[in-house]
Amino acid sequence: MSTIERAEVFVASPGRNFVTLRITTSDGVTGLGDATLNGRELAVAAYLREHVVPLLVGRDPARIEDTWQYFYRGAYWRRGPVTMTAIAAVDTALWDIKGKVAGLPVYQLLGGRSRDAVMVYAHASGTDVPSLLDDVARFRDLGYRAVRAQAAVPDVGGTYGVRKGSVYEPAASALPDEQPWSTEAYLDFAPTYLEAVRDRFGFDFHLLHDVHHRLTPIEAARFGKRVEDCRLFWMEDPTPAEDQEAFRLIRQHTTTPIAVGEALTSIWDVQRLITEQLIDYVRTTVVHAGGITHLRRIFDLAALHQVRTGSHGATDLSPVTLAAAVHLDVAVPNFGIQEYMEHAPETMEVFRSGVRFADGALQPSEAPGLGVEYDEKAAERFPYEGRYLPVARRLDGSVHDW
Ligand code: KDG
Ligand code: MG
Repeated sequence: MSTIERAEVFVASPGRNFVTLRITTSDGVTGLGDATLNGRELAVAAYLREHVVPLLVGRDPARIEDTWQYFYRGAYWRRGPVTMTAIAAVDTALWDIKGKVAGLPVYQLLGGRSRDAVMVYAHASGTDVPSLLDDVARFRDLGYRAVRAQAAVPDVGGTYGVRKGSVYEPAASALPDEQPWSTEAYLDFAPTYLEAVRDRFGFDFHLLHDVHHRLTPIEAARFGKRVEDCRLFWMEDPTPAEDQEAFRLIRQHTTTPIAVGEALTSIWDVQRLITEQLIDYVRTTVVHAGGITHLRRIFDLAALHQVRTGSHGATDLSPVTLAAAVHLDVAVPNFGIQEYMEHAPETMEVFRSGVRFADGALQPSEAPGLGVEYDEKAAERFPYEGRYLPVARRLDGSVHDW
Protein backbone atom coordinates (compact mmCIF):
# COMPACT_ATOMS: atom_id res chain seq x y z
CA MET A 1 0.00 0.00 0.00
CA SER A 2 1.18 3.49 -0.83
CA THR A 3 1.58 5.74 2.23
CA ILE A 4 2.25 9.41 2.81
CA GLU A 5 6.00 9.66 3.15
CA ARG A 6 6.54 13.39 3.44
CA ALA A 7 4.63 16.64 3.75
CA GLU A 8 6.44 19.97 3.33
CA VAL A 9 5.19 23.49 4.02
CA PHE A 10 6.57 26.25 1.78
CA VAL A 11 6.19 29.92 2.68
CA ALA A 12 7.21 32.34 -0.04
CA SER A 13 6.31 35.74 -1.46
CA PRO A 14 6.35 35.61 -5.27
CA GLY A 15 4.38 38.80 -5.85
CA ARG A 16 2.55 38.25 -2.54
CA ASN A 17 2.70 35.77 0.33
CA PHE A 18 1.60 32.18 -0.22
CA VAL A 19 1.72 29.10 2.00
CA THR A 20 1.82 25.83 0.06
CA LEU A 21 1.66 22.24 1.27
CA ARG A 22 3.25 19.48 -0.79
CA ILE A 23 2.52 15.86 0.10
CA THR A 24 4.70 13.07 -1.32
CA THR A 25 3.70 9.41 -1.26
CA SER A 26 5.92 6.35 -0.93
CA ASP A 27 5.34 5.83 -4.69
CA GLY A 28 6.82 9.26 -5.37
CA VAL A 29 3.50 10.93 -6.32
CA THR A 30 3.18 14.54 -5.17
CA GLY A 31 0.09 16.65 -4.44
CA LEU A 32 -0.25 20.38 -3.77
CA GLY A 33 -2.55 22.27 -1.44
CA ASP A 34 -2.91 26.04 -0.89
CA ALA A 35 -2.75 27.06 2.80
CA THR A 36 -2.71 30.85 2.40
CA LEU A 37 -4.66 32.95 4.91
CA ASN A 38 -4.01 36.57 4.03
CA GLY A 39 -2.29 38.44 6.88
CA ARG A 40 -2.21 35.32 9.11
CA GLU A 41 -0.01 33.09 6.92
CA LEU A 42 2.41 31.90 9.57
CA ALA A 43 -0.37 30.71 11.89
CA VAL A 44 -1.48 28.19 9.26
CA ALA A 45 2.12 27.24 8.42
CA ALA A 46 2.77 26.49 12.12
CA TYR A 47 -0.55 24.60 12.49
CA LEU A 48 0.43 22.41 9.56
CA ARG A 49 4.08 21.91 10.52
CA GLU A 50 3.49 21.34 14.24
CA HIS A 51 0.12 19.58 14.37
CA VAL A 52 -0.78 18.10 10.98
CA VAL A 53 2.37 16.96 9.17
CA PRO A 54 3.45 14.57 11.98
CA LEU A 55 0.00 12.90 11.85
CA LEU A 56 -0.05 12.67 8.05
CA VAL A 57 3.10 10.62 7.66
CA GLY A 58 2.27 6.92 7.24
CA ARG A 59 -1.42 7.50 6.36
CA ASP A 60 -3.07 6.10 3.23
CA PRO A 61 -3.24 9.00 0.70
CA ALA A 62 -6.28 7.43 -0.99
CA ARG A 63 -8.49 7.95 2.09
CA ILE A 64 -9.46 11.55 1.48
CA GLU A 65 -12.77 11.60 3.37
CA ASP A 66 -11.34 9.72 6.33
CA THR A 67 -8.38 12.11 6.53
CA TRP A 68 -10.76 15.07 6.42
CA GLN A 69 -12.82 13.65 9.31
CA TYR A 70 -9.66 12.76 11.23
CA PHE A 71 -8.33 16.32 11.16
CA TYR A 72 -11.72 17.97 11.67
CA ARG A 73 -13.24 15.80 14.41
CA GLY A 74 -9.91 14.62 15.74
CA ALA A 75 -8.78 18.15 16.65
CA TYR A 76 -11.84 18.56 18.91
CA TRP A 77 -11.62 22.37 18.28
CA ARG A 78 -13.87 23.08 15.34
CA ARG A 79 -14.10 25.41 12.37
CA GLY A 80 -12.28 28.75 12.19
CA PRO A 81 -10.09 30.01 9.37
CA VAL A 82 -6.74 28.63 10.58
CA THR A 83 -8.01 25.08 11.15
CA MET A 84 -10.15 24.98 8.00
CA THR A 85 -7.36 26.38 5.80
CA ALA A 86 -4.95 23.75 7.13
CA ILE A 87 -7.48 20.96 6.51
CA ALA A 88 -8.16 22.41 3.06
CA ALA A 89 -4.49 22.23 2.12
CA VAL A 90 -4.30 18.54 3.06
CA ASP A 91 -7.58 17.73 1.30
CA THR A 92 -6.62 19.56 -1.92
CA ALA A 93 -3.22 17.86 -2.03
CA LEU A 94 -4.86 14.43 -1.62
CA TRP A 95 -7.28 15.12 -4.51
CA ASP A 96 -4.28 16.14 -6.62
CA ILE A 97 -2.59 12.83 -5.75
CA LYS A 98 -5.75 10.82 -6.44
CA GLY A 99 -6.05 12.40 -9.88
CA LYS A 100 -2.42 11.69 -10.70
CA VAL A 101 -2.73 8.06 -9.54
CA ALA A 102 -5.92 7.62 -11.62
CA GLY A 103 -4.39 9.46 -14.61
CA LEU A 104 -7.39 11.84 -14.65
CA PRO A 105 -7.92 15.56 -14.14
CA VAL A 106 -9.71 16.21 -10.81
CA TYR A 107 -12.94 17.34 -12.48
CA GLN A 108 -13.33 13.83 -13.93
CA LEU A 109 -13.21 12.40 -10.40
CA LEU A 110 -15.99 14.84 -9.42
CA GLY A 111 -18.36 13.47 -12.05
CA GLY A 112 -17.04 15.10 -15.21
CA ARG A 113 -18.11 18.29 -16.93
CA SER A 114 -21.52 19.86 -16.41
CA ARG A 115 -20.57 22.78 -18.67
CA ASP A 116 -18.21 23.77 -21.46
CA ALA A 117 -16.38 26.52 -19.57
CA VAL A 118 -16.34 28.46 -16.30
CA MET A 119 -17.57 32.06 -16.63
CA VAL A 120 -15.46 34.48 -14.59
CA TYR A 121 -15.75 38.08 -13.48
CA ALA A 122 -12.97 40.64 -13.55
CA HIS A 123 -12.21 43.50 -11.15
CA ALA A 124 -12.66 46.94 -12.67
CA SER A 125 -11.89 49.89 -10.43
CA GLY A 126 -11.10 53.58 -10.53
CA THR A 127 -10.02 56.48 -8.39
CA ASP A 128 -12.98 58.33 -9.95
CA VAL A 129 -15.87 57.58 -12.31
CA PRO A 130 -14.04 58.25 -15.63
CA SER A 131 -11.12 55.96 -14.69
CA LEU A 132 -13.60 53.26 -13.56
CA LEU A 133 -15.40 53.48 -16.92
CA ASP A 134 -12.07 53.15 -18.76
CA ASP A 135 -11.26 50.07 -16.71
CA VAL A 136 -14.66 48.48 -17.44
CA ALA A 137 -14.06 49.16 -21.16
CA ARG A 138 -10.65 47.47 -20.93
CA PHE A 139 -12.13 44.28 -19.44
CA ARG A 140 -14.97 44.27 -21.96
CA ASP A 141 -12.32 44.48 -24.72
CA LEU A 142 -10.47 41.54 -23.16
CA GLY A 143 -13.61 39.46 -23.60
CA TYR A 144 -14.96 39.39 -20.04
CA ARG A 145 -18.72 38.80 -19.85
CA ALA A 146 -18.91 39.85 -16.21
CA VAL A 147 -17.22 42.75 -14.45
CA ARG A 148 -17.18 43.94 -10.85
CA ALA A 149 -17.10 47.73 -10.42
CA GLN A 150 -15.61 49.63 -7.45
CA ALA A 151 -14.61 53.31 -7.24
CA ALA A 152 -13.02 55.45 -4.55
CA VAL A 153 -15.57 57.55 -2.66
CA PRO A 154 -14.77 61.25 -3.30
CA ASP A 155 -13.30 63.21 -0.37
CA VAL A 156 -13.11 60.10 1.83
CA GLY A 157 -9.98 58.43 0.45
CA GLY A 158 -9.30 54.76 1.11
CA THR A 159 -12.06 52.62 -0.32
CA TYR A 160 -12.26 48.88 -0.64
CA GLY A 161 -11.47 47.43 -4.05
CA VAL A 162 -9.53 50.16 -5.85
CA ARG A 163 -6.41 48.87 -7.60
CA LYS A 164 -3.18 50.85 -7.38
CA GLY A 165 -0.93 49.04 -9.90
CA SER A 166 -1.74 46.37 -12.44
CA VAL A 167 -2.58 43.80 -9.73
CA TYR A 168 -5.08 44.47 -6.92
CA GLU A 169 -3.27 43.92 -3.64
CA PRO A 170 -4.87 45.14 -0.42
CA ALA A 171 -2.29 43.49 1.90
CA ALA A 172 0.46 45.91 1.02
CA SER A 173 1.97 47.24 4.23
CA ALA A 174 4.15 45.94 7.07
CA LEU A 175 1.56 47.28 9.54
CA PRO A 176 -2.18 47.53 8.77
CA ASP A 177 -2.93 50.62 6.69
CA GLU A 178 -5.74 52.54 8.43
CA GLN A 179 -8.31 53.74 5.92
CA PRO A 180 -11.16 56.21 6.48
CA TRP A 181 -14.78 55.23 5.91
CA SER A 182 -18.06 57.13 5.59
CA THR A 183 -21.24 55.09 5.08
CA GLU A 184 -23.19 58.22 4.18
CA ALA A 185 -20.75 59.23 1.43
CA TYR A 186 -20.65 55.66 0.07
CA LEU A 187 -24.43 55.31 -0.03
CA ASP A 188 -24.72 58.59 -1.92
CA PHE A 189 -21.94 57.82 -4.38
CA ALA A 190 -21.80 54.08 -5.20
CA PRO A 191 -25.23 53.87 -6.93
CA THR A 192 -24.24 56.76 -9.22
CA TYR A 193 -21.19 55.01 -10.63
CA LEU A 194 -23.05 51.71 -11.08
CA GLU A 195 -25.63 53.67 -13.05
CA ALA A 196 -22.85 55.36 -15.05
CA VAL A 197 -21.49 51.92 -16.00
CA ARG A 198 -24.93 50.80 -17.24
CA ASP A 199 -25.50 54.12 -19.07
CA ARG A 200 -22.23 53.78 -20.92
CA PHE A 201 -22.08 50.03 -21.60
CA GLY A 202 -25.68 48.83 -21.48
CA PHE A 203 -26.96 45.54 -20.15
CA ASP A 204 -25.40 42.83 -22.30
CA PHE A 205 -22.86 41.86 -19.65
CA HIS A 206 -23.04 41.04 -15.95
CA LEU A 207 -22.27 43.82 -13.45
CA LEU A 208 -21.24 43.00 -9.88
CA HIS A 209 -20.39 45.07 -6.82
CA ASP A 210 -18.70 44.23 -3.51
CA VAL A 211 -19.97 46.12 -0.44
CA HIS A 212 -17.28 44.35 1.62
CA HIS A 213 -19.29 43.99 4.85
CA ARG A 214 -19.59 47.77 5.29
CA LEU A 215 -23.34 48.29 5.81
CA THR A 216 -25.92 47.49 8.46
CA PRO A 217 -28.85 45.33 7.27
CA ILE A 218 -31.19 48.29 6.81
CA GLU A 219 -28.53 50.33 5.00
CA ALA A 220 -27.88 47.33 2.74
CA ALA A 221 -31.61 47.04 2.08
CA ARG A 222 -31.69 50.70 1.03
CA PHE A 223 -28.64 50.21 -1.21
CA GLY A 224 -30.02 47.07 -2.87
CA LYS A 225 -33.35 48.79 -3.54
CA ARG A 226 -31.67 51.90 -4.92
CA VAL A 227 -29.60 49.94 -7.48
CA GLU A 228 -32.34 47.56 -8.65
CA ASP A 229 -32.51 49.22 -12.07
CA CYS A 230 -28.80 48.46 -12.60
CA ARG A 231 -29.78 44.77 -12.55
CA LEU A 232 -26.67 43.69 -10.67
CA PHE A 233 -25.57 40.08 -10.97
CA TRP A 234 -25.01 40.43 -7.23
CA MET A 235 -24.22 42.75 -4.37
CA GLU A 236 -21.56 41.02 -2.34
CA ASP A 237 -21.19 40.91 1.44
CA PRO A 238 -23.71 43.71 2.09
CA THR A 239 -23.39 43.20 5.86
CA PRO A 240 -21.15 41.00 8.05
CA ALA A 241 -22.40 37.42 7.98
CA GLU A 242 -21.77 36.25 11.52
CA ASP A 243 -25.46 36.98 12.00
CA GLN A 244 -27.11 34.92 9.26
CA GLU A 245 -30.56 36.15 10.31
CA ALA A 246 -29.57 39.72 9.35
CA PHE A 247 -30.00 38.83 5.69
CA ARG A 248 -33.73 38.28 6.10
CA LEU A 249 -34.19 41.99 6.62
CA ILE A 250 -32.27 42.83 3.44
CA ARG A 251 -34.30 40.25 1.52
CA GLN A 252 -37.60 41.76 2.63
CA HIS A 253 -36.74 45.01 0.86
CA THR A 254 -34.90 44.23 -2.35
CA THR A 255 -34.65 41.86 -5.32
CA THR A 256 -30.97 42.69 -5.87
CA PRO A 257 -29.27 39.26 -5.62
CA ILE A 258 -26.94 38.69 -2.67
CA ALA A 259 -23.58 36.85 -2.55
CA VAL A 260 -21.88 35.88 0.72
CA GLY A 261 -19.18 33.56 1.99
CA GLU A 262 -15.60 34.45 1.08
CA ALA A 263 -14.69 34.86 4.77
CA LEU A 264 -16.72 31.86 5.98
CA THR A 265 -15.12 28.51 6.62
CA SER A 266 -17.72 25.77 6.94
CA ILE A 267 -21.13 24.48 5.93
CA TRP A 268 -22.47 25.50 9.33
CA ASP A 269 -21.55 29.14 8.69
CA VAL A 270 -23.77 29.22 5.61
CA GLN A 271 -26.40 26.65 6.60
CA ARG A 272 -29.17 29.11 7.41
CA LEU A 273 -28.24 31.48 4.60
CA ILE A 274 -28.71 28.61 2.18
CA THR A 275 -31.57 26.60 3.63
CA GLU A 276 -33.71 29.71 4.24
CA GLN A 277 -32.78 31.14 0.83
CA LEU A 278 -31.39 34.33 2.33
CA ILE A 279 -28.69 34.52 -0.37
CA ASP A 280 -28.43 33.74 -4.07
CA TYR A 281 -24.71 32.91 -4.42
CA VAL A 282 -22.37 31.20 -1.97
CA ARG A 283 -18.77 32.43 -2.15
CA THR A 284 -16.97 29.91 0.05
CA THR A 285 -13.70 28.64 -1.42
CA VAL A 286 -11.55 25.54 -1.58
CA VAL A 287 -8.75 27.12 0.49
CA HIS A 288 -10.73 28.61 3.36
CA ALA A 289 -13.67 26.21 3.59
CA GLY A 290 -12.03 22.85 4.11
CA GLY A 291 -10.90 21.88 0.62
CA ILE A 292 -12.64 20.20 -2.30
CA THR A 293 -14.37 17.65 -0.06
CA HIS A 294 -16.08 20.19 2.17
CA LEU A 295 -16.78 22.77 -0.54
CA ARG A 296 -18.54 20.11 -2.60
CA ARG A 297 -20.73 19.42 0.44
CA ILE A 298 -21.60 23.13 0.71
CA PHE A 299 -22.35 23.36 -3.02
CA ASP A 300 -24.62 20.29 -2.86
CA LEU A 301 -26.59 21.83 0.03
CA ALA A 302 -26.82 25.05 -1.99
CA ALA A 303 -28.12 23.17 -5.04
CA LEU A 304 -31.08 21.90 -3.01
CA HIS A 305 -32.13 25.48 -2.31
CA GLN A 306 -31.44 27.09 -5.70
CA VAL A 307 -28.38 28.89 -4.42
CA ARG A 308 -25.59 29.01 -7.01
CA THR A 309 -21.83 29.10 -6.57
CA GLY A 310 -19.60 32.16 -6.92
CA SER A 311 -16.29 31.28 -5.32
CA HIS A 312 -13.86 33.86 -4.07
CA GLY A 313 -10.85 34.12 -6.36
CA ALA A 314 -8.82 37.18 -5.43
CA THR A 315 -5.03 37.05 -5.89
CA ASP A 316 -4.43 36.09 -2.25
CA LEU A 317 -5.79 32.65 -3.18
CA SER A 318 -2.92 30.85 -4.89
CA PRO A 319 -3.00 29.31 -8.40
CA VAL A 320 -3.47 25.95 -6.62
CA THR A 321 -6.82 27.16 -5.25
CA LEU A 322 -7.80 28.63 -8.61
CA ALA A 323 -7.06 25.33 -10.35
CA ALA A 324 -9.04 23.36 -7.75
CA ALA A 325 -11.92 25.87 -7.99
CA VAL A 326 -12.11 25.51 -11.76
CA HIS A 327 -12.25 21.69 -11.49
CA LEU A 328 -15.20 22.02 -9.09
CA ASP A 329 -16.86 24.82 -11.04
CA VAL A 330 -16.87 22.89 -14.28
CA ALA A 331 -18.38 19.84 -12.57
CA VAL A 332 -21.09 21.06 -10.17
CA PRO A 333 -24.65 21.50 -11.50
CA ASN A 334 -25.29 24.79 -9.67
CA PHE A 335 -22.26 26.80 -10.76
CA GLY A 336 -22.92 30.55 -10.99
CA ILE A 337 -19.68 32.42 -11.64
CA GLN A 338 -16.02 32.33 -10.59
CA GLU A 339 -14.06 35.38 -9.41
CA TYR A 340 -10.81 35.75 -11.34
CA MET A 341 -7.93 38.20 -11.03
CA GLU A 342 -4.72 37.50 -12.90
CA HIS A 343 -1.82 36.71 -10.58
CA ALA A 344 1.43 38.68 -10.75
CA PRO A 345 4.07 37.37 -13.19
CA GLU A 346 6.32 36.39 -10.21
CA THR A 347 3.49 34.24 -8.85
CA MET A 348 3.20 32.39 -12.15
CA GLU A 349 6.98 31.79 -12.21
CA VAL A 350 6.59 29.74 -9.03
CA PHE A 351 3.21 28.10 -9.74
CA ARG A 352 3.01 26.61 -13.25
CA SER A 353 -0.69 26.21 -13.86
CA GLY A 354 -2.61 24.62 -16.72
CA VAL A 355 -5.72 26.81 -16.16
CA ARG A 356 -6.50 28.74 -19.35
CA PHE A 357 -8.55 31.90 -20.01
CA ALA A 358 -10.52 32.46 -23.23
CA ASP A 359 -13.77 34.28 -24.09
CA GLY A 360 -14.41 35.47 -20.54
CA ALA A 361 -14.13 31.95 -19.13
CA LEU A 362 -11.60 29.54 -17.63
CA GLN A 363 -10.79 25.97 -18.61
CA PRO A 364 -9.34 23.42 -16.17
CA SER A 365 -6.09 21.69 -17.03
CA GLU A 366 -6.48 18.28 -18.70
CA ALA A 367 -3.35 16.99 -16.94
CA PRO A 368 -3.86 14.31 -14.26
CA GLY A 369 -4.62 15.84 -10.85
CA LEU A 370 -4.99 19.60 -10.43
CA GLY A 371 -2.51 20.50 -13.18
CA VAL A 372 -0.27 22.80 -11.12
CA GLU A 373 3.46 22.44 -10.40
CA TYR A 374 5.32 24.26 -7.63
CA ASP A 375 8.85 25.42 -8.48
CA GLU A 376 10.60 25.30 -5.15
CA LYS A 377 13.86 26.72 -6.51
CA ALA A 378 12.10 29.72 -8.06
CA ALA A 379 10.23 30.27 -4.77
CA GLU A 380 13.53 30.66 -2.88
CA ARG A 381 14.09 33.95 -4.70
CA PHE A 382 10.96 35.39 -2.99
CA PRO A 383 11.30 35.24 0.81
CA TYR A 384 8.26 35.80 3.03
CA GLU A 385 7.53 39.39 4.03
CA GLY A 386 4.92 40.07 6.73
CA ARG A 387 2.03 42.09 5.27
CA TYR A 388 -1.36 43.02 6.71
CA LEU A 389 -4.76 43.78 5.28
CA PRO A 390 -5.99 47.34 5.99
CA VAL A 391 -8.24 48.36 8.88
CA ALA A 392 -11.14 50.78 8.29
CA ARG A 393 -12.04 53.62 10.67
CA ARG A 394 -15.17 55.75 10.58
CA LEU A 395 -14.64 59.49 10.39
CA ASP A 396 -15.08 59.68 14.19
CA GLY A 397 -12.06 57.38 14.61
CA SER A 398 -13.88 54.18 15.59
CA VAL A 399 -13.05 50.86 13.94
CA HIS A 400 -15.36 49.73 11.13
CA ASP A 401 -15.53 46.47 9.15
CA TRP A 402 -12.92 46.55 6.39
O1 KDG B 1 -7.85 38.77 1.67
C1 KDG B 1 -9.04 39.46 1.50
C2 KDG B 1 -9.36 39.65 0.02
O2 KDG B 1 -9.28 38.44 -0.65
C3 KDG B 1 -10.73 40.23 -0.15
O3 KDG B 1 -10.76 41.48 0.43
C4 KDG B 1 -11.10 40.32 -1.61
O4 KDG B 1 -13.36 40.87 -1.08
C5 KDG B 1 -12.56 40.40 -1.85
C6 KDG B 1 -13.06 39.88 -3.11
O5 KDG B 1 -14.27 39.91 -3.30
O6 KDG B 1 -12.25 39.43 -3.93
MG1 MG C 1 -15.35 40.25 -1.58
